[in-house]
Amino acid sequence: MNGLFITLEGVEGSGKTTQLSRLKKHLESTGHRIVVTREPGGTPISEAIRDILLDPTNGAMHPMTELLLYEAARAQHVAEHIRPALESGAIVLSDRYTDSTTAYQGAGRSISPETVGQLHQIATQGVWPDLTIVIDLDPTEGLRRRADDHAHDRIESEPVDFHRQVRTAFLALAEIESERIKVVDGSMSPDEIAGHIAALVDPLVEQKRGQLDRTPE
Ligand code: T5A
Repeated sequence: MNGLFITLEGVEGSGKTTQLSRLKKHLESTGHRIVVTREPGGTPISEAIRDILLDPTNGAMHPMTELLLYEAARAQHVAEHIRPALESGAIVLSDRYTDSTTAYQGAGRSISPETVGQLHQIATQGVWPDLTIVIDLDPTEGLRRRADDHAHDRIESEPVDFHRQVRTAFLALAEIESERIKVVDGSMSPDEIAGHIAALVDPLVEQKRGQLDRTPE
């Protein structure tokens, strides 16, 4: 595919949404066509599944149901939105993707890596990120930031130990897949984090320059 697929990952409130909007502006200023999306979500069907997943009244949800719903939302997102955008040469920036499932449902809910891996294959149909940036932050700080601006959803309401396991899983993934996954310290200021992210993204954009779609001058 001609496009470039970049995902941002991290614990709750680590600053992914803040950084995605900065990265979008940075890349648009270089004339590239940028598609920003998120998981769970990104299409009407996937957003409807998101509502079910995050609804705090759905406390009875079984871990396997949760896993299948995240992957179902992803299957629709990839087929309807991500793959066509990449085929058309866009730079796609996604707030979370498969690594979140590995960390939250795999490590957090103790579902086997084999099961999670098989479902990733089915849902993504081979669409994998070129680069993943984990914004690493102590989950207590992330949850504090989130509590400042909205009520906690079903996943955010999990005990802090759950979120610690998720953080550990992201860092472990970054060690295993050190080529694809880069870790940035989320306790820095938004400007400093944006600088580190741009330094990781710019060389990749340069490499793919000839293939990427540019917005009309
Ligand atoms: N999930 C998701 C799974 O369990 N499995 C999966 O497969 C997938 C895809 C999604 C939930 O679903 C789970 C993970 C999540 O629990 P969500 O609402 O999309 O739910 O949750 P998040 O992705 O965590 O989004 P948040 O909005 O909670 O966090 P962000 O985007 O990381 O943080 P952001 O940028 O909104 O910032 C939070 C606050 O901190 C401030 C911001 O101004 C904001 O107030 N902030 C900073 N403060 C100080 N220093 C900085 N550097 C700051 N950067 C931002």
